[in-house]
Amino acid sequence: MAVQIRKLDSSAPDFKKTLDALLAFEAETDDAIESSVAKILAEVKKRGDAAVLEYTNRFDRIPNGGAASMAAFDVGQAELDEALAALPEAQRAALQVAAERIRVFHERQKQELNGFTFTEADGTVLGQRVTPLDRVGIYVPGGKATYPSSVLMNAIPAKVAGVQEIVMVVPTPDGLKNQMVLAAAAIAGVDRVITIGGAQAVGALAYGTETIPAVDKIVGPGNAYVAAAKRRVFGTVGIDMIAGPSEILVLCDGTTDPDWVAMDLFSQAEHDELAQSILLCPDADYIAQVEASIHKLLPGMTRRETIITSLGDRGALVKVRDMEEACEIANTIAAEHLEISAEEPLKWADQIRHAGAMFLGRFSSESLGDYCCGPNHVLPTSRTARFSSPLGVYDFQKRSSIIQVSEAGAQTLGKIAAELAYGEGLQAHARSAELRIKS
Ligand code: HSO
Ligand code: ZN
Repeated sequence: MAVQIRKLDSSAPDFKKTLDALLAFEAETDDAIESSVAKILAEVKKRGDAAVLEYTNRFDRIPNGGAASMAAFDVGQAELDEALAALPEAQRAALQVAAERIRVFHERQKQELNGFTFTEADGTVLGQRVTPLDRVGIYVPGGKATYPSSVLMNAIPAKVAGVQEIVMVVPTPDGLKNQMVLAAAAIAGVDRVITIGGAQAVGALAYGTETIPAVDKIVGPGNAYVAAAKRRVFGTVGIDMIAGPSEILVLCDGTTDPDWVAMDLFSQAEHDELAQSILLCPDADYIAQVEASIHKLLPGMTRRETIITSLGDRGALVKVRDMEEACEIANTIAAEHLEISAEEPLKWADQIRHAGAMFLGRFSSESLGDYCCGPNHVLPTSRTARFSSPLGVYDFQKRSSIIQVSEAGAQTLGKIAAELAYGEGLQAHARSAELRIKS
């Protein structure tokens, strides 16, 4: 089976319309999913563990007639340590090096977020204090997209932020546990792992049950049920984002080995039929070479079916006027991952305003960033990089304002506040300020 990837030209009159249609992705809000998630959340809120136990036994097909109590879903520290010890040495070492690099990178974010105070002339002190969240829930998918790397990417920034307790939930369909996921949890220092998933796990983390503590924020990707549940519990708890399918945009000046670019496009296409891989390049001959590489390399790919659908439905090879135009289009696309595979990547990077993560130069394959460069791989998708940022330490911290008014400050600020309070018709506010003014 061959892949049909569309070829576009930015000079075509309908290019903008075609591009818009290609980028359009709305996380479907399915009525059936919504109502079933609403029911599950209500049951978990009302009946706690009993509801979580029933749903988990049923939806995850827990063997031997299901678990008798929630205790069966708790993975103890010993089991996490065993999973780590039992991994092949090379795999364990790779996880450990990746974890350390992720930690070092995120430590930098922490240093930037230490808060501040300053003192005004009359002695009034103002400032901002940064504190970690107390307890965080990490959702780890258990189905086709079970990624140990995502355990590291979600848990390590929380740890670096100083979160006291990290509770991870991961469904185990048919009772099967992914050992590398457990090992990653051990390395990242997750405090508790519970093998539950779906909307029932999100509900348990949000509301708390007899055995599961309510958390302050839930992060991590999940299927449509998990996404719907996260949307619904938002407000009771914080959430990170609702992540869409993976995306890669390669901006190439035509000087990179076309096999490398083809494989980079495959790397995100293999995640999901709905993933999006796009190449922008000013050189039509080079685009033809990449297309030839795609056809040559595809038969060797184990996930070729997914790649064929993804590239065919949502992929594109786009001939642009020049690299300047490629940068403009890249800003419109605001891709999750942007590779600038060019001789002078910095020159073009300066023109990019919107991208979740930028990979500069031909050696920076996106896959390195997915695992072990250090920056987070949880990134804004579906054009949300226009207004949001990668997951980071700041997602696990919050700010409190600090206000310490001196006696002298109370005199001047009191008059201003009272004036505004009377203007708003709020007498007690005004009097509260005035009482501190010396007559
Ligand atoms: N590229 C994915 C993350 C990932 N890749 C995990 C491999 N494993 C996020 O867009
Ligand atoms: Zn990936």
